[in-house]
Amino acid sequence: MTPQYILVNGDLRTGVSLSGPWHWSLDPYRDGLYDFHGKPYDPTKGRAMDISVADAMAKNPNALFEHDIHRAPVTQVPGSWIGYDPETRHYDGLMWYLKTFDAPARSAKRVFLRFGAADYRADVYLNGQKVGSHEGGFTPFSFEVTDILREKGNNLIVAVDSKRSADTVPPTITDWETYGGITRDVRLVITPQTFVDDDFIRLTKDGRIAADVALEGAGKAGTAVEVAIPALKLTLKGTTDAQGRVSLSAAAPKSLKRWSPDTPVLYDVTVKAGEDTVSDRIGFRTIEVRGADILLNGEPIYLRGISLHEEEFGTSPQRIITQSAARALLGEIKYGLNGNYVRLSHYPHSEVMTRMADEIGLLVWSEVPVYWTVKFDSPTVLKAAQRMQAENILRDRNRASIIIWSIGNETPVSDARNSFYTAMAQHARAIDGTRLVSAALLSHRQIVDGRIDITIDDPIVPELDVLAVNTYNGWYGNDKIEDVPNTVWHSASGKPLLLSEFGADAQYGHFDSEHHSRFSEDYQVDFYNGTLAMADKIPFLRGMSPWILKDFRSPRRQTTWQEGWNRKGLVSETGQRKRAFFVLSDYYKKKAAEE
Ligand code: GCB
Repeated sequence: MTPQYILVNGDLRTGVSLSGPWHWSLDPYRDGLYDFHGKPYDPTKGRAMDISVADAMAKNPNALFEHDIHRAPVTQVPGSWIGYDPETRHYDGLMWYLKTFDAPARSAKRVFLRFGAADYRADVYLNGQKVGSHEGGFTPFSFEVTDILREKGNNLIVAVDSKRSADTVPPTITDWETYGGITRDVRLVITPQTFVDDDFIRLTKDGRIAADVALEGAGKAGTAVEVAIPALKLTLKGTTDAQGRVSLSAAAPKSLKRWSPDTPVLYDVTVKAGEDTVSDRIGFRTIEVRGADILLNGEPIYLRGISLHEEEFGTSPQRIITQSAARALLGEIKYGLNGNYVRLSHYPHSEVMTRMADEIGLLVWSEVPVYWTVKFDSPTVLKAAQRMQAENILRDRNRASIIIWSIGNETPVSDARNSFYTAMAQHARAIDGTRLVSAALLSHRQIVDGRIDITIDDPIVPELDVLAVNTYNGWYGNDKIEDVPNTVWHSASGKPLLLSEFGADAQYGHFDSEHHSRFSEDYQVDFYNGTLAMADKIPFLRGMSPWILKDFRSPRRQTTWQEGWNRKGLVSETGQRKRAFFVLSDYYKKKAAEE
């Protein structure tokens, strides 16, 4: 299930950025892939290969072309096409992209083409050859192009198809905008013939710094590997086995400062193997569960968080997460809300975001888009979900901020779903046994003795380290928010619980002090006060990530107050704080003071 190449730190390795101006061309009938009777083109002759109409016409001035992507309009990659043009605002389908570029002079090095993400499916052609395909809108993928690349005038064509179906992850209906396109950076990554494909460097629970390193290439076996952390005066040395792997460890030096939200210390770490060197900035901390407690560096911690979609502030987000966009979003959580935690929902966010969480000091819940009604009885869908999970975990295993791998959100219980989730939980642990596994669950509500009574009885509970429940009593359903504080919660497992979601829509600036009606800021304040009062009475609660930091686009939301936006944000789409923001911020300030 793991990708062919991991190219750990591919975003930082030596290379050439291909971000910037690209041509784009709509293809609603998928005409570039299939002929007029629906027969797939031979990929070496089909329209995807219409690399240069000018070249073809130079050979045959009479050649017939009805499409010339070289003349198509130009946009900036990365960024979703929803912002290219009014015509593309609601487009959901196939889009062609073209980038022409010169490459570094050919050398003894290997070259990989790395995409940070393309949503949802991508077929990639370079200089007339198909180099590969990828499914999944939120994780990186790379193809080797060493022998296809030329020094001058490369033509890179990418067909990105945003269309989802019952067989995709996520499927068609989600409560967020699709954001089709090449949404993260594209780079040529240059490596020696044998290179460090993967490294996993961490602090173990028994106080050692451990490194697992995997090389790729003809010389991967029997190569000397050195992992150095100069600030700790620590160097781990070893030699790879026949598979190109080596595992090294040593007692952590006394001088090690452990990473935490209060002390987000990152160390420069380099991994050297043969001619290759990769560098990273890594924090060292431990995370575990003891009874109903979550322990960070051995100490109980309460997660003061909020959920976040990958959308920058602004009236027309295009999912362009730059360092400054990530800093603004995460900074609002850490400094505005007094938070120490963020749920990156409902899919892997950009590595820019997870690196920023390491840097500014926020704990992270990282999720794969197994959302609502995935086809749980399909082995192909499970394979696709596990591949996304592997790509996410392998990209981010060295981020100290990430403490929880979530295997999905609000999925309906069935035997097929339970087996699917069990396989996902086992797969996460097989790739990274050092973090906690969770899922955002639904719970069982009834009225007992006139009170709301909630039981966490999802059959998947035994597979999870931390329980998480989305709860909307007082917004969805018939419960009144006045009754929510007296809710009684039951969980037989003895495990820690997070409220992974709760929230109420409010239009920024809309007040109704008389009736506190829905969509008013007054009602959102009541909802937060009621739910936080409930939270205080749950003995096994160890944190929360209310829904959500900022208003986000959702085609499902088309009322007068929403106009295509889910308005459960504590800040508006442009970043104005609603009143409930201050309710949560004060609550977290008190919580932090209690620690
Ligand atoms: C949920 C979902 C989230 C929705 C939210 C809502 O339970 O997990 O994706 O956006 O509720 O606003 O209804």
